[in-house]
Amino acid sequence: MKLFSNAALAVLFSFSAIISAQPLADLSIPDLVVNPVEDTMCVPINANHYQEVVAYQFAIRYDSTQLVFAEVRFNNNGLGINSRNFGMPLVGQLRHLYSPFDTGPITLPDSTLLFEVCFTPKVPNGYSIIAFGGDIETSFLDDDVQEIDSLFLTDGSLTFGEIPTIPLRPGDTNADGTVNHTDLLNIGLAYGASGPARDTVVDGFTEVEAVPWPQTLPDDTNFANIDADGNGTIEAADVAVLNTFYGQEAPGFWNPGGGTSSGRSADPSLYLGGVDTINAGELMTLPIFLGEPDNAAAGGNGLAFTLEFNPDEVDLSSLAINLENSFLGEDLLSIAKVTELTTGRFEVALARKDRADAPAPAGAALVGNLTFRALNNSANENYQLNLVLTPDAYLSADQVTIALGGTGNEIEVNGTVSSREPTWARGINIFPNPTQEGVVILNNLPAGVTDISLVTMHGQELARYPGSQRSLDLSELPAGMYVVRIAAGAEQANRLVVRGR
Ligand SMILES: [Ca+2]
Ligand SMILES: [Ca+2]
Repeated sequence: MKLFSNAALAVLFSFSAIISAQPLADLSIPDLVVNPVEDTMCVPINANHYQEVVAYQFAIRYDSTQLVFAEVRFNNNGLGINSRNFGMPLVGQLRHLYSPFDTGPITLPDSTLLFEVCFTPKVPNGYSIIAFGGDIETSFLDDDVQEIDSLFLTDGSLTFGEIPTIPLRPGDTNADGTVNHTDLLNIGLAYGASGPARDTVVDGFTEVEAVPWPQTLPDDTNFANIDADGNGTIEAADVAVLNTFYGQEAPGFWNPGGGTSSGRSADPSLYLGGVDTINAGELMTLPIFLGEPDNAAAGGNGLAFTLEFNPDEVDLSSLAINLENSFLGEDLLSIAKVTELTTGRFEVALARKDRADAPAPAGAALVGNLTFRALNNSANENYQLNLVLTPDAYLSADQVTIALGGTGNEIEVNGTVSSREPTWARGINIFPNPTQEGVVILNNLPAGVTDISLVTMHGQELARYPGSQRSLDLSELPAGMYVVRIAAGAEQANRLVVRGR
């Protein structure tokens, strides 16, 4: 029996040919530590994957104040690289060009040593980045003389001699003696970087000695501090160490306590949107916004802030933040913790992973959606719940602080025996919210709605609709927040709607 038709076989072969013939170049330089120092120290250039490459060129940079170039050691790896493939027109750079004649595309076994670059030390103890890039463009070409799309280059470093180690505590990325949400921001600023791994296993919030990395943040924080788990790469796993040691303090560290709200200032502020009346005992979700249409925030890389409250009035286990649709981006690092250092603080930080700034929002920007449950007070009576948002740090990708203000929101909490929002209001939702187009649909309205009105945040009525209306057109309104007031006889419910750009 014939298993495949000729046509099917042709498809099968061309498909497998595509799989195996995908041009790919994945090169890396390790982070080497050589101690004691040696007369000649060689750094390998490894081809982790090297498929269907025809020709390439790149330069390798090093710090000529630390190292003197000695030689290149070739490896019998099938490429036939020799001294004619190298040049040194500039101090601190080695050029490498490979363009053999009459060879087709070359594929090397995975993890092939391409060649080694050897240096002699210029100083007794030092370090240098050994990195791709220089005065010639990095270029890998395939059989069609096209740039290879799948090109991955990982830089390395050479640390040599008796390097004074730096003391650090795992998770305290900003070296202020404690682990909290602001430590997340440095992980964002250095995300994806690699350097010397520590040889000590993370074992408690104790001081360890680390070889400093060649990279530092603009405020001189060494990247070794940011590699919380010490594995030589700054990545999401380091956030897990922050979670483990959250709230830990170094002995003798003075805790200044919680910050205070700076109040609404001229700077774009963090504030809670949503309703001004809630019911005790019910889970509420309120949006946290940054900036307003006429005072939008700049786009940044990472934001840390604190929500302060009376711990007797909020169910601590209910506190959570959802960062979906956050203005900072889709792919974020985040941490959200009720700190045990002081009471009544929910600390949140979010940071991008691309070491770039988010686009500047056009108006009120959604930071995230806060969920919490207000508790009943002892008398089951209404009370004012104070929720205060304080920005702790908002940093651009180059670690410049962007000034923000904070606010306090007063929310009326209805106790169980008091007049509560009617039961029929619980199912109501407004979609989409925020609305970009301007038209929103009211879902799950009860039958007895008498009228619906649109009100500003200051209570001014903008429009009134018949109780049967299920879609509202906000397209003529400026961007901002509005209240949809739904009345059924004497009962009413308020819902917040956000008109986006
Ligand atoms: Ca810290
Ligand atoms: Ca790490």
